[in-house]
Amino acid sequence: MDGKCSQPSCFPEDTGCNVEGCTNLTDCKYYGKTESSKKENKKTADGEGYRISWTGNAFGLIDLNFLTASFKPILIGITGVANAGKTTFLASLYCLLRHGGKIGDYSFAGSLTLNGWEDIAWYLSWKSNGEIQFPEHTTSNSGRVPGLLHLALKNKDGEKVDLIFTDAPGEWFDYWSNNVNSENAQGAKWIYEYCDGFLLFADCDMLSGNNRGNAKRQLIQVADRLLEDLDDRSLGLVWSKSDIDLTNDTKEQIVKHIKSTPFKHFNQFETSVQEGNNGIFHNNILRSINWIIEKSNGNYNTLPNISVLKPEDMFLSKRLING
Ligand SMILES: Nc1nc2c(ncn2[C@@H]2O[C@H](COP(=O)(O)OP(=O)(O)O)[C@@H](O)[C@H]2O)c(=O)[nH]1
Ligand SMILES: [Mg+2]
Repeated sequence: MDGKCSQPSCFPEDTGCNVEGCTNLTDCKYYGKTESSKKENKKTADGEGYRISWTGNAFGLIDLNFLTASFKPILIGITGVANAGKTTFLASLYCLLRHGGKIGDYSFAGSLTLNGWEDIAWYLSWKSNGEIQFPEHTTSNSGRVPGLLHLALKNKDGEKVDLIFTDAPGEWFDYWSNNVNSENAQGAKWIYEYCDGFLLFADCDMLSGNNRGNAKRQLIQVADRLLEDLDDRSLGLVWSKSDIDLTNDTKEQIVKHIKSTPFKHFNQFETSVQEGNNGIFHNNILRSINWIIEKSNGNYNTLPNISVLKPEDMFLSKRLING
């Protein structure tokens, strides 16, 4: 849920009152204002806000400033329609790393969004009845979208790489593939502009089900949009839910369509929350991320321009001058 403060840079439930410094939140003149007033204020306050980011929760765009101040992470766009298995893929990735899994030569070395990862991975963790539960649907109106999840990795030579994953609602990509200029497509547009590489989720369940024609059309629509301005960025096609059979014919038709637009880096990965034979589906989750890192090396997209109140004054930057 969105925070209850009308100031776009303040998330009092996470960090306390960031703008006025009120101990008692209900005393604050900005607290408890409506969502529409928050949006309205955002128009005027954009560029003036800065919040503390070490809450461990998923990042929002404002928090990126904190992370990107000293180095450039690789931004990985997790794209695809709603229910394609994106959040489950991210949760599985985190669980694999938590169990010592490696991404190529790299192992887990930390995260600034541990709470965010734990929030989604909790569902996959062992439950007393032994059943797998899935993460909650990522709604278009959940707070701080796109939910950005951070991972720091290190290899044995001590080389470090930082990754940011976007866990955005699939609805964004539906809107975006239909009309890039739609108001509801802004988030997907941001992801497309700034990510260094993309994973596009093709849902084996939907593509083999009763509604497969529609699923195929939607997938191809998002793929076409992604290909419009891809340049040298990589596009990995993730056959999610590969525990469910999908005919090679269907796969080939989709790949053929994607490849009919020439672009530089393409690969495919069959993944699932189930580990598959010899752990193949889980290995492919790790491999897909390693592939993006390899292809992104030194090929970073421009960093988003995220404004800070007074960059020259680190002490004042926590407070709005006219707040
Ligand atoms: N069989 C199977 N079902 C899955 C798998 N991953 C996700 N699902 C199902 O797909 C639903 C949507 O997954 P989710 O990760 O929330 O999709 P998102 O909207 O793309 O983030 C889940 O609630 C599960 O029912 C998988 O690997 N195998
Ligand atoms: Mg989701």
